[in-house]
Amino acid sequence: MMQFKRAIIVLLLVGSVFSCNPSVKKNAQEMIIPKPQKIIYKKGYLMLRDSIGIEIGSDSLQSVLPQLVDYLKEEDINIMRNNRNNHPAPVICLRLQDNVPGGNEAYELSISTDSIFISSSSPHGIFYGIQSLRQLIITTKNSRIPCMTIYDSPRFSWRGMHLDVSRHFMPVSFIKKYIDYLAFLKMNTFHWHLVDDQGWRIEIKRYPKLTEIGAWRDSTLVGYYKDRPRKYDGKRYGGFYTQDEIREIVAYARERFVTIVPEIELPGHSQAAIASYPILGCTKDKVTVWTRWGISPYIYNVDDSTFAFLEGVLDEVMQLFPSKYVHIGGDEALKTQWKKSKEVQRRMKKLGITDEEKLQGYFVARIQKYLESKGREIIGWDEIMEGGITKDAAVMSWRGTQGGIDAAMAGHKVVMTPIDYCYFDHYQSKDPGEPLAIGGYLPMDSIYWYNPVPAALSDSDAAKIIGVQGNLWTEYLSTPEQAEYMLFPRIFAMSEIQWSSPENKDYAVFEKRVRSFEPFLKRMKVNYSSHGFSRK
Ligand code: TNX
Repeated sequence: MMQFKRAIIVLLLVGSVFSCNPSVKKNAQEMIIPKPQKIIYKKGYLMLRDSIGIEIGSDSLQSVLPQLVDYLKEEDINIMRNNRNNHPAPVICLRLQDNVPGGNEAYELSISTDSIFISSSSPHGIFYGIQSLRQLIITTKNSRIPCMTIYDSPRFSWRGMHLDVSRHFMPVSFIKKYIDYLAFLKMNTFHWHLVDDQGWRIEIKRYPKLTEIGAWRDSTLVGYYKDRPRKYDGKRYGGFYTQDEIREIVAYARERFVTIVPEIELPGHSQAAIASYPILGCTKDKVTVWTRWGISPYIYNVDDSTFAFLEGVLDEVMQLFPSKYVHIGGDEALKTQWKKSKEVQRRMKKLGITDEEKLQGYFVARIQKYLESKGREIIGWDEIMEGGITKDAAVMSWRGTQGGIDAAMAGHKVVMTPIDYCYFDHYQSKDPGEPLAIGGYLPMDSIYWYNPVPAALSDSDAAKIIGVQGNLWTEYLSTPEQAEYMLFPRIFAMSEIQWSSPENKDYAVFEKRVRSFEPFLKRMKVNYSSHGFSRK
């Protein structure tokens, strides 16, 4: 930070004359992923040297400078302390400009022989212009970038990746890397799956046992979850994020224009919480944090005190995460314990609720009301549609696309994340050497060809599809390296369906563009899968 302050002279921009004549080079394919909406090529090249100048047009752009300086340093480009008049090296000019169409994430990037202009109506769009420039520098050959102007804006507003840190805990350093990967591909939402049956990973001051007990399991299943007899490693395993660490990560994400949407699962996937505070459950069993994979039968009871607990948890979650949405889970809640519990049945009668599915609706709707009273909105897995939620709840369609279609038609906002196209825990190639995964087969081209807007929707219902997201569940991924292996290179295809227009897709060209990032991935020591490029 100190260094960049010394190195950069902030100037108000003076108009500059472009020496390039407009002409469209039809066959040139710039190696930017996700593919920009429009590129107009011009004559000439900008020659990259070992130094570059930076000018910013307004103070509010100071916030993107540290990132820009880091990206340039990564490419061995120094920042020149100089001004336009006697500057021997090209200059990057960042400027806020109201008339850039396409919203606050849109940008224009104009490259001429001696300067690079990035404009947008907001720092967010400037940041994306910087990402495109960074990718041009990364993939450029002979240090020559063709002169061009890029006009770019996103297709969807929710461009997400999810990460499960319950099944396996991922260190703060990796969470930051993950956020970097998202920013690199112009993704703006990190869905952080913080709690599940196998571990509670967020410190909650009011309920310390959630992390004293709930963050640790005594053992972990070895091998595939259907293997019999079951084998366990017998090792204590766990971890959690302190509130200070979470604040640090939220700030890190904010600097990269990534919103973190925290997920607190309810009413199911709650065994770790019930193990911490058995009073939250429906049975008198001695329950431990779960040691295997699958769907646990443990579910919260419906006492007022349990809602008070959840509200207390959510209060602290809201203090830490400024996101408009809070994800409340809602998936795979087995109702057996509710059916068997006399207390739950008594309560259902009192509430006039006739079956357990409706009780789930009551549960989720009550939480929705609470979060909305605090100015937040809820998002949940598509099972939340089965109950009494109002239209203001957003729905994540995961069991297929029908949930998304129904939700959009019923007026909900929808994020598409169907299991057949968006599950990064599925195999990415048929190579027999692939590491053990949960199953499925999701090669990169399947993601690339997926259109998140279902054909069944009318134009007005289609507008309810606010975005698309990739999910990375970690039952079989115990290290950051394994997680990276499942992410790369497939994440490139996800970014492209999130941002780019669906017209004129060409997988062969896309794959070539992805491959042009291979040296960069190697240099950054990303554990990408080389099997993951084309179908095997
Ligand atoms: C289903 S997707 C789950 C997760 C598992 C995942 C494994 C969803 C809402 N629930 O609990 O980890 O399958 O692919």
